[in-house]
Amino acid sequence: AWKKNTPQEFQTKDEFLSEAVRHIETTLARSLFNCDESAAYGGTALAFRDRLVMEWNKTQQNQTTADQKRVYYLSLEFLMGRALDNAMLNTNMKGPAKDGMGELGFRMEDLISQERDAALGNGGLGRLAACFLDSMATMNYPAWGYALRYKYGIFKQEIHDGYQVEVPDYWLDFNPWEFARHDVTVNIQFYGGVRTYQDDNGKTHSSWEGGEIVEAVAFDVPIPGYGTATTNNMRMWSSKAHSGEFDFQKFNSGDYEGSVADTQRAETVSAVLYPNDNLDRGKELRLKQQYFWCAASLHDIVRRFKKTRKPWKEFSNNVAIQLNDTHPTLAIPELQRILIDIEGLEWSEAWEIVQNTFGYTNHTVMQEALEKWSVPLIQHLLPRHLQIIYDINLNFLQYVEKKFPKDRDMLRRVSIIEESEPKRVRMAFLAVIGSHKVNGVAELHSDLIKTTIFKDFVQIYGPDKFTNVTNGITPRRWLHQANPRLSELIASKLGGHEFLKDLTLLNKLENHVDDKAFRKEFQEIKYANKVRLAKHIKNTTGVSVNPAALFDIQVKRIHEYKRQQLNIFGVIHRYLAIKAMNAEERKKLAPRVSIFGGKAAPGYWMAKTVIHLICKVGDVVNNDPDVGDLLKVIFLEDYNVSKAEIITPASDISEHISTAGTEASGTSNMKFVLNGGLIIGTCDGANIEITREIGDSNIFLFGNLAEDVEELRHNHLYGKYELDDGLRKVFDAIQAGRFGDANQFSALVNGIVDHGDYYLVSDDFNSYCKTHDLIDESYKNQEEWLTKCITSVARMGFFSSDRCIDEYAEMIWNVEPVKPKAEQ
Ligand code: 26V
Repeated sequence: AWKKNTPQEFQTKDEFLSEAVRHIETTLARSLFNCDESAAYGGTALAFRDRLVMEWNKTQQNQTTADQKRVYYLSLEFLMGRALDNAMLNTNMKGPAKDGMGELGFRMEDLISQERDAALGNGGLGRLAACFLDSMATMNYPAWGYALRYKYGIFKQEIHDGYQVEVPDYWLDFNPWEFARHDVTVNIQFYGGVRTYQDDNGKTHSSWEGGEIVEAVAFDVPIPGYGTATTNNMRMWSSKAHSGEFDFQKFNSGDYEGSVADTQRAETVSAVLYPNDNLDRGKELRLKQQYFWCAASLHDIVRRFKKTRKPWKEFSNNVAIQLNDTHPTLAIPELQRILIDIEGLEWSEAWEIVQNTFGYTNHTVMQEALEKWSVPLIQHLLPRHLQIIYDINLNFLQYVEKKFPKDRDMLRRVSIIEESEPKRVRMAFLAVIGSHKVNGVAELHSDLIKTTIFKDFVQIYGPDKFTNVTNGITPRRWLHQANPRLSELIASKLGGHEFLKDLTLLNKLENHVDDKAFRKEFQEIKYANKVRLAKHIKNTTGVSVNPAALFDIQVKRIHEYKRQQLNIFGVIHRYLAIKAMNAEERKKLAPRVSIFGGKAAPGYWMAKTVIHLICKVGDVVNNDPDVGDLLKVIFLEDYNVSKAEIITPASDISEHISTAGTEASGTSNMKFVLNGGLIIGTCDGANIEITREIGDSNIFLFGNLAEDVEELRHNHLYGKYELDDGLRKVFDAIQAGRFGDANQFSALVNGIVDHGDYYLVSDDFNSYCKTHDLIDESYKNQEEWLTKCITSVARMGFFSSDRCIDEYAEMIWNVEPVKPKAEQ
């Protein structure tokens, strides 16, 4: 895979060391005599940063002269994790760095772990954006990510006494990977009003005037591709006070504090990532963030386009913009505003450009996650945009009215404006109307959006506007970096690391499934990864777990629809069963470690209750000498990207057990299987396609299907159902206080018993427990189990994010790669 050999590489450890030491002594002003791990990390990172910067500049120049269409990925979240190991591996220079730092007495793993995660995201949606950046760079696509530079990323989670506590994540005190571009700024306007006037020809114009200005400052982060010189850019916008006359007036009139307060208010725009995923609360500051970042990015894109001196009709041949969920939807009216108010284009000419430019990815069908901004709020903050949104809506509804003159209710249903009190703007509808393609993120999900939230739009625009791009993951981070031994083992069998660039090559592994030595090594690697996780568990929780036990892992954001409650109820069920077993029966049971991890949104009480129950069950089970190694229950604090790199390679089974039809795709399911673990899951999201690829004998599926959910929910509400017997016993144990104060958990239990069991825990409980029994049986036959694991890995080629990006590039963006200079 390595075509790259430029003078920018460190050929030897001495070359690396001289650079790193120079940085330690000069950039960091540290003496080598008191060089600690943090300084050694800093020196290493800065030495690599220099190498990236050289390639980065060349890439940008090369892409500009190539003058091809560029893609801009707009995402309010990029869950990047750490950058150093990725930079070392993607540039293939880890060897010299490791040797060099070894000479100074440091272990590279220790240095790598000095780095803080760049945690500018909540979960799957943000991590997907990060995987996409890696793939776009690796495949030489001319692509930029546009982000918001939050001062505080997702909070750090601490567990105190079994309760989640949120701690702010101030991550920027030492960030060697970003470059402040104090010369690249954009003034962003808020509030004010609209002035209309007529020009000399009698034509009416609108102009947004007054209000206040916040300045956007660009910070750039290099994104190195794997095995290529291409190094793309992620541009993050940071807010700061605009040093205009307004402040000076206040200052001069003696209102010093007032001007400082203005400064702080401006800085709050990019201060904090909203930690909800899947819950829209409609906060003004969030809307400000969205507009600030959309407007700055569009200004930047338009500025770059104007340098080409091409006519406006060429815009969408030069620029593709992908909207990662509805968060950047304001980019649609903003581009329309730029084109008609500032550049003087006619409405229809402008609107065609807008539609051809944007693509929109939907990531959820959950009602509570669909963004709807109140009309009065938009009117206040963005008065001109509200007018434009109304005009877009008017044109659209006229079109619909012509097409479906008989269907009056249609207009109400598809209107961008929801006729509620107050009225609200349905951002997903605006995104659909303003884009040329809309995609879901797995087959089932893409089908569902066509029959539910966007049903009418399929009638209006025809089915071709809607498509599917099944999610993927980057094999560089999620195999090569997280599981280096497995990556090397695969490389040894496939004759090199080519598979990291073309993951479908993994299918050749099937030829080795009977190879004794290979099987043994594969199994040893899994064991070693479990030992590593067991150490982490011991260090962070104090609990000793047996690495020979079956590791059963569910790590993801805590959410009712993801059903961690089903899992912990299943664990309690198992605990009660063990307590009732005789010695003979216990001997037959495979020891288990049930591992949970994930953050709850700070205001999501039900999710916090689930965490609390997991911790309490852990306290009881882990300290029950009668149970011993047969069952351990662990809650891992502060699940994030860097912890995922330790956790993912260590599973025997991972849980992807959402109520069918609720998890749009899931991506950790792919990571776990790629690392040689099996899955217990529902027929939901990408589980379905994983099953199709790896074969249904290699996955443990259970539970009701998406098509039956509506009916089951109806039955719960109207009485035609009985609580599952096993689940009843679990609830009895909870209510008897066996896991502490039962009152703490009453909302959780009542939600199922009395309030309709919206997520169908009771309906799936029996099937879930039986499937776990099947897993126990299956795990006893280690040879068969191993065959399943190896076969699954071999069949995971489809789930590379490289494949996704190629699909987006071809079906949605119409962009081609730009080969780096050295390879041309
Ligand atoms: C929505 C909202 C609503 C407003 C407040 C803040 C906020 C933050 C994030 C979101 C996005 C929710 C959608 C989401 O995260 N979807 C996840 O996307 C993954 C990548 O496609 C997919 O694998 C998961 O199944 C899906 O839940």
